[in-house]
Amino acid sequence: MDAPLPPPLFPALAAPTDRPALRCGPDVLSYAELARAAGALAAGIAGSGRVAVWAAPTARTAVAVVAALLAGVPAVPLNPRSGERELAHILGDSAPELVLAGPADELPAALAALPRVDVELDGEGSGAVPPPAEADPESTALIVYTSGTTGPPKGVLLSRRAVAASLDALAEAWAWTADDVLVHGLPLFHVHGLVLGVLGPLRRGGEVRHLGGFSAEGVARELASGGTMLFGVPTMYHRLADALPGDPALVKALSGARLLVSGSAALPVRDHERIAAATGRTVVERYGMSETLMNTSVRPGGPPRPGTVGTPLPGVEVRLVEEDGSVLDGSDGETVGEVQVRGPNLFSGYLNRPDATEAAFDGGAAGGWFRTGDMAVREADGTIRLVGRKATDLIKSGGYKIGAGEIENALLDHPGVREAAVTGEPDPDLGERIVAWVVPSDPADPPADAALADHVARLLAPHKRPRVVRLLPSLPRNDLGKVLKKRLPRG
Ligand code: MCA
Ligand code: AMP
Repeated sequence: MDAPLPPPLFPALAAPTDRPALRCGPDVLSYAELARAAGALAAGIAGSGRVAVWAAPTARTAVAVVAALLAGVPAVPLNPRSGERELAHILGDSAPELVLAGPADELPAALAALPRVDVELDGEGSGAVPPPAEADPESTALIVYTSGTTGPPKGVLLSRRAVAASLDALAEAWAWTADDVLVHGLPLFHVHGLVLGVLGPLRRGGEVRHLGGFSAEGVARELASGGTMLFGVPTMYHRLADALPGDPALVKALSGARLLVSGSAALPVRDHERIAAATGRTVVERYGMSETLMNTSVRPGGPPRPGTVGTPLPGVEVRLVEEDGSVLDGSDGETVGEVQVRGPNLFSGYLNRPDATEAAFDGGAAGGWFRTGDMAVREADGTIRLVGRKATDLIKSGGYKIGAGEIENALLDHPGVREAAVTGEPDPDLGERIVAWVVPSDPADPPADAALADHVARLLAPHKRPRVVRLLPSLPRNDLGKVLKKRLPRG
């Protein structure tokens, strides 16, 4: 007898109706329309190797990724603002066979050699195309790039099983259903915006409204006209908190939402408090990672726990491990350990990096615990409070994870830079801002701050550009020549 087919990743696309699925600017698609558009594209790309998706913040990106998933073809979302070096690395590492893009998108030269397939929203003439059979749950759904402390970003292999498990655990924790209408303006090339923000509502059979880009006006408009949930990074909630006192429409819209969720970095308690005071609503924090998808969440309806990330999601095991390898079993709210995670939500490895994959697990990649690098304590009620990060060379700015080493390498390629060190500094809006400490090649004629920012934005990505440049005659180093970042003067 044949093995039973795996259940569909998107049940609502298997028997589509006229319920709304997706809205972004002028583009509005029902499930029937999405099934047609994505089904037609899926039929066209089925059987190909990996496909790159030019992940502009548009409905076409959602259609392209859904099509790849329907076809069982791994999708590699590309930041449309990726600089030339970052893009060359991702393309070289992931070796896509095709690129999916909107017909009007202008693609950079690095993509010129790849066959291009235009993403259409109408699925014209494709009514009869049967969707390809559901792919193996262990096969790769997405390859998402994430920064490490040194070297170029690594491709995180996310299986269909991990995506389904994490979205279903969130649905259970948040009572997330087909009746929810999710509003957000997150970028579509990372887990937060793409997996949670697009695939999440579509797996539930609910609706996603993408703002094209974040704005307080867009949030107010969409929440006031049927939106029930909002996802954002802390920078977005900080900006909403700033806007609330002068914006009664925003107050009303946030007050009426069923669920406000923040993640990707810590939401400062002060912003929690400002939003709660103005709207009567508490923001729910959840904690995740590209490699693990979602691990923990504060539960809506339970006691508000600002400053914590709640308790493990259904099916996820979380433990805290001390420096000496011993597992913390207490909940004293004081003893710090590294967060380690196990569960069906975990990634399958880093693309082309078996060494890095093995090193990421305590007990080996097969069945071991994933080392998140995040440091935390467990409170008496079992909630996890993140207190820091093992690697000081990882910076979280605007919710983006950025490796200091990657920026240092880029800076060193500028002719005006002799030595460079990069650190993160607290920033009320971005959480952390990137600071470049630079020893100029010619102290009499140092490079302008803007020139260095543009250089990094052009090579890597605009969100990786230094926001502050500090010139020094030399960098503090130890006897072995290693830069002592703790000895850099305070700004
Ligand atoms: C300014 N710009 C420049 C330059 N200077 N461009 C090129 N070169 C320059 N020198 C442009 C920017 O590209 C941008 O353009 C505009 O000026 C403003 O940019 P900026 O100040 O950098 O940022 P912002 O627009 O104020 O962005 C704040 C933000 C953003 C909207 C909060 O940081 C953001 O979207 N963050 C989300 C990160 C995220 O999704 N992380 C999830 C990963 P333009 O406006 O035209 O773009 S973490 C994850 O997935 C895990 C699983 C988790 O737990 O969630
Ligand atoms: P990324 O690798 O970009 O997926 O970022 C994952 C990292 O974001 C985690 O390892 C945490 O350091 C951080 N993070 C995610 N959610 C939260 C949260 N709610 N509070 C604090 N940090 C978070």
